[in-house]
Amino acid sequence: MAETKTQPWWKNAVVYQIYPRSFQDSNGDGIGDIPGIIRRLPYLEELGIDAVWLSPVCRSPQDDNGYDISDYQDIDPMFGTLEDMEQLIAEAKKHHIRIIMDLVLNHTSDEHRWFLEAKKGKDNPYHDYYVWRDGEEGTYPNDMKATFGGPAWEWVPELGQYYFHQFSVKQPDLNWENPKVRREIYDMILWWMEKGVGGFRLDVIDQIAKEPDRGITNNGPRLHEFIQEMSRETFQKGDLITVGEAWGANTENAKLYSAPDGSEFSMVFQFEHMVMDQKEEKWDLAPLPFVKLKKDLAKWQTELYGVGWNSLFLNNHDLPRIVSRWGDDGKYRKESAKMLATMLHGMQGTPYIYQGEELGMTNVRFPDITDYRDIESLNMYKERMDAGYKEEDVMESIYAKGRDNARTPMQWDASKNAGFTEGTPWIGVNPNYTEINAESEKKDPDSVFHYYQKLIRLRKEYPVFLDGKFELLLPEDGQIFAYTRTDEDAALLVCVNFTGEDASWSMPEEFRGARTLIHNYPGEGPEGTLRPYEVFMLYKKK
Ligand code: TEU
Ligand code: CA
Repeated sequence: MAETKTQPWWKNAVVYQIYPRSFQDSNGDGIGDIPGIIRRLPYLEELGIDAVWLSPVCRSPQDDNGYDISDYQDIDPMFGTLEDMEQLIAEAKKHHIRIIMDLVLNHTSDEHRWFLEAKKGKDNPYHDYYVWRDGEEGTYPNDMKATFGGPAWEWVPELGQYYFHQFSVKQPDLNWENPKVRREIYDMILWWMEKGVGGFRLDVIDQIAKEPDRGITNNGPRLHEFIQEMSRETFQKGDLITVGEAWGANTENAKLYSAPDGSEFSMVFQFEHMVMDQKEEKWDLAPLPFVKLKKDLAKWQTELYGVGWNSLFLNNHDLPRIVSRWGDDGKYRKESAKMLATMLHGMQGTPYIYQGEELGMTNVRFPDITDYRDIESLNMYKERMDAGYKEEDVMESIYAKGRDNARTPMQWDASKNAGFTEGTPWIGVNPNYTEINAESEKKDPDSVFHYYQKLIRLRKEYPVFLDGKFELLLPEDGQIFAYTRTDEDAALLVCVNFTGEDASWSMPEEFRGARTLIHNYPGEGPEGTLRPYEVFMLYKKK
C-alpha cells in the first residue's frame, strides 16, 4: 500500500460501478438483483477494487431504470429488500469493499408520496416541494426542453399549473429553494449513512439549483451554497467518498466541488472528454479530435493538482463501451482495451471501472428498435423518425451512442444468457458472450481482466500514482499519448499508441533502462516503433 496517512482513503481507491439490473440475476426473473451482487463479491475482491457504486436500487416505477425514485428509504422489490441491502453492505465489508449509493436528488418519481401530495392542491404542504408555474393549457411557461425529448413543462389540469421536469415527465424536478426539501433530503442521507454506506454518487447534481424563468438549469447561482450546506449537514459527519455528476463542470468550478477542505464533495464526474466526438447533440457523430483530447485531459491533471481531485472514467451506464468507441472492438479488441485502461489508470485521480469494462465488453447492434429498452434512445428514435430521418441513420446513432450499449447483461461465462439469468433477460445479451466472458478471461493470463487486476495492484504499490505531478509529452503527436508522473522519489512514464497503425517513438533519455511495470505486448518497453495499440508504463527510482 502507498503511504496514505495524510490522504483520505478514496484517493488511493479504485471504484467499480454496478448497474444492478444487468449484473447478476438470482431468482430467474431476468433482472439483476442485490442477492446476485452478493454472490459476485468474491469476483470483485479478486479484481482488487475498493468500492462499488450501485446505480439506483431504491423503490421506483423504473421509467428511467431507477433514476426516478418513489421512496428513497426502501429498496425496489425487483432488486430485493432493505435486509438484502443491509446484508450487501455487511458482506461487502468482509471482502474489503465499500458500497456507494446513487443519490438522485434533482428530481423524484411522479409516484413519490411528495409529488402525489403536491398535486392535491396549491395549499398542500408538499406543493412547494416541486417547481410549478401558473398558466394555460397549451401555452408553455417558456420553450425549455427536457433531456429525454419534448417540453420541460407538464400540464396538471386539476391545478391549472405546469410542473418543471428536466428529464422525463415521470421525473418532476425538486424545488431546492425550499428549505424543507433540503432538510428532508439531509435526513434521508443521514439515515443511509447510519446503515454503513461508504459514500454517494450524486446524480446530475449541478442541475439542482435551477432557475427556469431565466432558462438556467446547471450551475445556478445558489448551487455551491446548497452543496456546501448538504456536505456540512451530512457527508462531513462520516468518512465517505462523494462524487457529483456534473455535465457542466469545468476546471474552475471543479476546484470548488473537490476542494481539499472537504467543503463539497470528494470529486466530480466531468464530461469534457466525453462530448468531443459529437456535434451539438450526442447522436450526431463526429471524429474524435485526438490532440484536443490529450490537451484537455492534461489540463484537468494540471489544473486540479494540489487544489482539487479528479475522477477518472471512460465508461458508465449512460455511455457507449469505450473499446468500441475509441478502440477497435474487432481485430485489436484486447490490445486496445488495455491501451485505454493504461492511458486512464496512469493519471492522477480515482479511477472508476464500469461493469464489463474489465473484460473488454463491447457495444451491441440489436437488429430492431423493439430490442431496445432505454427511454432516451426510444424517445429519440420516435422524434427523429417523425422528423423524417432515415431509419438506418437513426439506428447507426443508437449503435454508436445509445445507453443500452452499456446495459446488456454482464458476461459471466459461455452458458445460456452468459450466466446472467436462468430466465429471460430484460434486455438481450450481447451475442459475443461465448468469446468474451469472465470465466474464460480468468483462465487466460493475457486477458483484459488480468491486465486491469495488475493496473489496480500497481496503483497501490507505487505512491507515484497517487501524488506524482503530471506532464504531457509530445502534445502535438497525432498517434501517441505519452505522459510522465513525477514525485520526490520516482518517475513514471506512461506511453500509449492510440491507433491501429505503427507509430514512431523514441525513448526519453531519463527512462532508458527503467523498469517495465506493465506492457500489452511481449518484451520490454520498445524503442523506435510502437505496434498497433501498444502501451507500456516504465518506472524509475530517483
Ligand atoms: O444522467 C444525466 C444526464 O444528463 C443524462 O441524461 C445524459 O445527458 C445522457 O444519459 C447522455 O446520454 C443521469 C443518469 O446518469 C442517467 O442515467 C439518468 O437518466 C439521468 O441522470 C436522470 O436521472
Ligand atoms: Ca432477479
